Amino acid sequence: MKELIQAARIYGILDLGYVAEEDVLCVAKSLLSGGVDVLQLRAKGIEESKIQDLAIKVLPLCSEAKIPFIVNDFPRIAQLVGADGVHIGQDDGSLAAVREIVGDSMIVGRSTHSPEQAQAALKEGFDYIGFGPLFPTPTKKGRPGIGLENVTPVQESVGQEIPVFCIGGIKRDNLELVVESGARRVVIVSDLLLADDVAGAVTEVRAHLNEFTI
Ligand code: 3NM
Repeated sequence: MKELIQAARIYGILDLGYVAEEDVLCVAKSLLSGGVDVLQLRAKGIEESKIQDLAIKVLPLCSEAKIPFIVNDFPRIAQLVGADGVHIGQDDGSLAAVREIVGDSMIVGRSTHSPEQAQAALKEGFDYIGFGPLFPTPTKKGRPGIGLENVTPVQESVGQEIPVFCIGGIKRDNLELVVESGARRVVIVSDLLLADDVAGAVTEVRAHLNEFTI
């Protein structure tokens, strides 16, 4: 699965802030049929047992689509359900501590919010990073946008070695700007989940990213 994260361009997130629990599978299918390369389950403020149940249901869809399924925040749930990866934030401890729970083969990603944090995550040995938020976003309230000026430097340093997924406020209507700034891989949450045609929105993003090689 680690080679799949290397090749990935579009990272989709099933964010329970936007998707009702009963719609999770349906929306997951739409994201997958549109062609996301990675799918994460992000469920802030929801009971762990519920997250685990949802993860158990989403995992087979990702396996069938042959893409990595990543659990946000909970290494133990990722390990228990047999997910392909886990994603952690800056305050969620070290990679070594996560590896003690999930072992060596699982994909482990880290959120980073500055070039320094991106370098630190690379040195620590994470398999990929998120870099953002590029723009302020209601999906992650209270964080200023870090702008586009560091995208190319981070891409050129870190991105030679591990994939850098730009995130935060990216939408179909600013994607061109984001790509022009150097981004080659993106995470898009609300713009995909709130689209009238979720699969079509993913396809649109893919078509645009495919104009640029990694
Ligand atoms: N993490 P949207 S920004 C989940 O910067 C998340 O680490 C971020 O959602 C980070 O595409 C973010 O709706 C929210 O802006 C991304």
